[in-house]
Amino acid sequence: MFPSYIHVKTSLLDNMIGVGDMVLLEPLSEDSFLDNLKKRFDHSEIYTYIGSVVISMNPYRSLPIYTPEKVEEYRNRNFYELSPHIYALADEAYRSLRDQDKDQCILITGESGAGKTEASKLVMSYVAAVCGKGHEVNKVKEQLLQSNPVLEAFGNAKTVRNDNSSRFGKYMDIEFDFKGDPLGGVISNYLLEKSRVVKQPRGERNFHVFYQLLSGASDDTLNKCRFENRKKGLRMCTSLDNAMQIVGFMEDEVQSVLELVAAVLKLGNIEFKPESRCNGTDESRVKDKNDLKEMCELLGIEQSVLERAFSYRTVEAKMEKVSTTLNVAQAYYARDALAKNLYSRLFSWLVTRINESIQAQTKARHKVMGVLDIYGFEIFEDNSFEQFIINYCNEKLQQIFIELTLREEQEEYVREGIEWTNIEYFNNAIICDLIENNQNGILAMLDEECLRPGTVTDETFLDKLNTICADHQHFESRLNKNSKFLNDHSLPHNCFRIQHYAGKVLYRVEGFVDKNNDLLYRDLSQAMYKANHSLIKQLFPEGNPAKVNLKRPPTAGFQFRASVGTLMRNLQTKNPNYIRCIKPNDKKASHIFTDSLVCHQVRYLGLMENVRVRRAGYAFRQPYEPCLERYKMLCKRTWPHWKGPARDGVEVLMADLQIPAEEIAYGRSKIFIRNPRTLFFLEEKRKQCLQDLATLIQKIYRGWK
Ligand code: AD9
Ligand code: MG
Repeated sequence: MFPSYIHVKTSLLDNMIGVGDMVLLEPLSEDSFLDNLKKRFDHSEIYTYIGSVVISMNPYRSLPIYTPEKVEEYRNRNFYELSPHIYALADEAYRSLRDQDKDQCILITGESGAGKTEASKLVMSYVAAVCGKGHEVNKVKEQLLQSNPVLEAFGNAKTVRNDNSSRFGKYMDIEFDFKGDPLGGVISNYLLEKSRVVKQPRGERNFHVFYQLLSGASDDTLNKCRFENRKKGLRMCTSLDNAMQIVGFMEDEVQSVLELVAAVLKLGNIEFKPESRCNGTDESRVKDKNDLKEMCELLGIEQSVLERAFSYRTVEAKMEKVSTTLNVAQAYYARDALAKNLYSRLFSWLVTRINESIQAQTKARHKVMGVLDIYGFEIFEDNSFEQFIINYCNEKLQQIFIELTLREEQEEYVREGIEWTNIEYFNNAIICDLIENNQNGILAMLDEECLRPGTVTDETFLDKLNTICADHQHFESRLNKNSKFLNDHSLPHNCFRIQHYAGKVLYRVEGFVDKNNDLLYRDLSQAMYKANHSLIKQLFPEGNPAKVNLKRPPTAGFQFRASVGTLMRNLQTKNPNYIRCIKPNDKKASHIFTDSLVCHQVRYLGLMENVRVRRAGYAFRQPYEPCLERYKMLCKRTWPHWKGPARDGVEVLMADLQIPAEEIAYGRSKIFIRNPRTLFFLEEKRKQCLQDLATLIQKIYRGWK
């Protein structure tokens, strides 16, 4: 099957453990694809390539494949030289950043629990291990790596899908100097799932840090956080404490942060009772004031101020202030809104604070490697605004994958004038448009509804969706007669369904308007601003009475859409490296490979299309000039100088090396090489040639001496 001129040993073909690159799979079908994955998974080979894309199967157990010896093995080796590994991708990305000056991004996708966060950490630790050394550089590396446990403590939680599920999106730019040494980094975070602070689905937990504080903090910290009577448990908090210190937090900052976490816990304990007023209405009162008192002590807030903010609400309109009372339900609403705001603002502050520490100290920034690790696609029994946002983000990432690998690849062949038969694939742009279209996308309609005067409810929002999206093929509601997916009459009245690229999701509209509005009563933000606690004060700048701003802040959906747009534009400027994570089973268990589950992921990730495009096409391409520069030493006719067009030089070179004609296509500006091993062959030859040259120079040098 492969040209006989390739004698170099490769581990990409091994029948026992399946093929390492799906491009080499014979015959290619969905069954053989799954079979190959399973065979490899059973032999603990969790990585498989599709050309330069890495498929990663979650082993759900620790494998001995991330040792320092493995790092050494993969260091400076060609991508296809060794068996597939995430280190090979990391190495390729790093070297191409360092040697070819190309900004890189590592895009990690897959559903919740598939292994994205682990993969992102493996890439970071590999790069940290192979890039420069020295006291300063090591400090930078350590800080970058330790930012992970800090953010995970505050932004990850146990869900039914994953015990360490990321509840925020994270993109980290690692900056390097011209030598390839790390200078620092910048983290961007995307919408934390803050509703988890006040409510978690059955079987799930709140963010890790709450448990770490209660069962792991030192007696001293617990006392300072007003948890004197806690039974002391394991000391888990020390690793968080260590990580925060390495990242550069001062001791008093750590204490402030933990005080805020404690305050959120105390706030959750505050309960309300109704008190009848003479006009027949009920007004809310705090039931037992102990937690309120402790919370106020922790944050340096005057108790009466906060107490009042839980009973009254001031509305400012046209220079007039009107005070209305809150009933018990409204008081609980206000309490929860405060808890969510306190926590999510603390989280954003942490990211900013980490960035201050890890950002490059010099302006000499040269090249950037971006690592994207977001929350994976989610389908729960009950899906709300958060899942809608998370799934939208995944939809966009799938879109960028399609743009960059499937569409762009095919378009390039056409551009370069290379013969090509198009391969069909599903383009999810239509679903992205359903969600984000400026005029009639779901997010725009939600915003319109949130800003509309009059009575706005989740139901009025759904009515609007039902009218406007009635004809959309991927939108399903009780009114939609045209959806090709509409075959299910069980759609509840307060829901709509979207046919996402990765599956159908039923969204319940309850809470959409509220979560999108994301408003906090001004009395509460003013109470927080008055706090005698430096951190709290910073988190609520809008509570400053001198800065009353009657303009509405942008909605949560609007902000998210804008930040995802910026992210996508940023990613498009970089050279993408893909890791497609797959979850082998729904039990979080090792050694179990559930065919149907894996098959579903293979389908929606578009992996079959990916292999087909790759097989029909060429694994490697390069403009003629750099190609000639790199390999001209392999041929007497092109070495040391080729006089004439680079393309002719490359043709002479390839003919001289006896590379079969079917292996190569000559495009308008680039050479296309079909098989990765041809490239590998060229690289090997080049390496040999350089070694011979070095030996020769040494001989001559010795001769001179
Ligand atoms: V979510 O979208 O944030 O809910 P991820 O990030 O895709 O999800 P994560 O990386 O957190 O999943 O992996 C889930 C769990 O699988 C980890 O906590 C590990 O226990 C396990 N895992 C994942 N990858 C590996 C691996 N390469 N080796 C061993 C792994 N265990
Ligand atoms: Mg994750």
